[in-house]
Amino acid sequence: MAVPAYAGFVNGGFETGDFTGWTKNGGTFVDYGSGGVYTYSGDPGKSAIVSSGLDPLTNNNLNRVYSGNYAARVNNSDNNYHFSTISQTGTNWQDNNIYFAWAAVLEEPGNIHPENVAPNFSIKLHDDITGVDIYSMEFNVYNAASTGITWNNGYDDGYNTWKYNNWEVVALDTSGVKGDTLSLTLLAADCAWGGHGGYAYLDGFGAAPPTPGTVPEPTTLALLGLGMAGLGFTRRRKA
Ligand SMILES: [Ca+2]
Ligand SMILES: [Ca+2]
Repeated sequence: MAVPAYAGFVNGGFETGDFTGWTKNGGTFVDYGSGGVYTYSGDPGKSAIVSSGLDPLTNNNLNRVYSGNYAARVNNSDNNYHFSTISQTGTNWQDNNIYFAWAAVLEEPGNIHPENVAPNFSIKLHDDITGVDIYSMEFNVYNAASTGITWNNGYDDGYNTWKYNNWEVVALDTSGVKGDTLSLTLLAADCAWGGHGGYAYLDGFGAAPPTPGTVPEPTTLALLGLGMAGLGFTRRRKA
């Protein structure tokens, strides 16, 4: 009989340094012959809270954290049929906007896979009252670029290539869904043939826009830049 109290989202930026407020789940993503099938069996233990620093599988182009000191990494880079999710539900939403930031990092197999078994990603903000997805983005490593995000090449081992997008900051007008129960769910999956990995980062979830952090200057890249500048100068003098 009690009216549900306003319960906004908690720890949306993971600044507690743990998954307080979030639910982890997941299981296996396996191709039994007609495409990958997600079987929920509980969190496979591949997700983690990460601190600021550059992700080497993006060739040190992506900071693991968008805002503050911590973000969540969902799933990880290893293979073997894992998928992982995190989600959070808030009741009686009362704010005009929701913000969150995400970035996916998926391994493109050197041996081409069907899209329905490829490493993949999805993130949805669902209105549990109306049943409508307020925001939905899902793709696999092959069709990611068709969603409108910029899909970049990361680390290439000579056969498989890691791909990623830069932090995508989502800003949504939620003035029309006040009072509703809203759920955010992010999923990241390996390939369903067992050989390739995929993961994603999440940060800055809440009613206020997340403040981007300062990207640390990678020492090795700075030195490389200087070397290339010197090379260019030499070339110009010879020309
Ligand atoms: Ca954060
Ligand atoms: Ca895995």
